[in-house]
Amino acid sequence: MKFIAKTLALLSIAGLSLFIPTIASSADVTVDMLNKLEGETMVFSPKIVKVEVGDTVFWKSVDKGHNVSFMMKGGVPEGVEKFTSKISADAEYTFTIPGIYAYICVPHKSMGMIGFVIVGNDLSNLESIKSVKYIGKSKKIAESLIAQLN
Ligand SMILES: [Cu+2]
Repeated sequence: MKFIAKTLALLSIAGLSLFIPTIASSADVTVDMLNKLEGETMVFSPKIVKVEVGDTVFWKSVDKGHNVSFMMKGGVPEGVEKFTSKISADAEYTFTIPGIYAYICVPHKSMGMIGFVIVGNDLSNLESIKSVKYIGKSKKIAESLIAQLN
């Protein structure tokens, strides 16, 4: 009897662990565009988000003066078209092509305002992402974020 209870408990834990990530990663995600966060200035929060193919990421213009722009020179999967949002406005993008996307805020790219979206858990363009030319403070931040992608 004890064994059965234990087995059932294990099964339910295994079932949950399979179930929860699917729900969490298939939900649409919001990224805040901020002037300040915990000692940092000009930040996307969170800096890395993971979504499934077909999900939408919303960028909220919490503070004014920011935007979202894909890094087209090697920073997005092949076949992705240019995306640059208006400054000081909320933005959204629905991801249909899997892979890693690097993006910046155009006014603050040299101040380290950079973020990544990973779509469909696909890291196949990681080498390309590593070889992107990141500017100013974004270089160091990109390196530490890329180290967290694997
Ligand atoms: Cu900005």
